[in-house]
Amino acid sequence: MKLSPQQIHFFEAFGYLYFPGLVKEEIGWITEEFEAIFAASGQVHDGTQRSCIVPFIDQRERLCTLLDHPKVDRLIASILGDDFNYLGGDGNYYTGDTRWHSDGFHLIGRYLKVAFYLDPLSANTGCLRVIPGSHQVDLQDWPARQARDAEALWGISQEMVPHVALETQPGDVVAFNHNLMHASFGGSAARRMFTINCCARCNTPEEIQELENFVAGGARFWKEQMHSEIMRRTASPTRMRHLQQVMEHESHLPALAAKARAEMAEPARG
Ligand SMILES: O=C(O)CCC(=O)C(=O)O
Repeated sequence: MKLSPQQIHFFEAFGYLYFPGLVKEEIGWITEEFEAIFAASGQVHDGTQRSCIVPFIDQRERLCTLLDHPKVDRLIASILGDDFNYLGGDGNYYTGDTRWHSDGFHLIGRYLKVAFYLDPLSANTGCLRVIPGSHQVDLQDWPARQARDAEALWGISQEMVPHVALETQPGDVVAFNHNLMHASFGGSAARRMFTINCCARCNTPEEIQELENFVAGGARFWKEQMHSEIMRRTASPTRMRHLQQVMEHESHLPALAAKARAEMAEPARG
């Protein structure tokens, strides 16, 4: 499924796209695999704070194949190009509200999150809310990007910040630019969602530097490499094309992960 030019233009303009039912047919086994990863990790989600496993689909051979899934591959390739880089991703039990934020802010390169939802979520029960257009780099000083401080800035609650609510059913997928402001309110203490993070292949020294900076961020999860051995060992040549450039630019990660282990009581939860 190649995206249409209109979908691409929508993504460029507003920073996100919504794909109802994209993996609906596979949601049974995907959910089983999700649960199996958490069970094997020994992490028991008690609802008091977010539980997070990184990288996530990498933990199970079958979930790794989501990267080869024609619908998922075409979605990502339509936005980032056929030779996109796979950057890992997280599997989560979210708890309660998530205030407005973006997943970093990239002035260089194109960074995409593909989010898979396993539970029905409405506007008031924790679905993703986005501020359309807030990903645009020439809007980096737009005050709406400060929505985390909505109470102080505008005298309104987090929930009242103008937004679009992307209500989801199990098997729905949302893709968004890492720069996009997003949040979630009113959700339960156990909302299941996992992500695939990607970026466009890097061609300039500046883009490579940005990639290496992103990779360095993996240290807070105490990871010494961005992908699991399972992901790499079971990769077809086509999948390997999405792993190779990241593998060539992660040699700084083990030292950073060792430092994080020495300084942090536990790996980051997001
Ligand atoms: O669902 C949530 O609570 C937050 C989601 C989020 O921050 C994300 O998808 O990056």
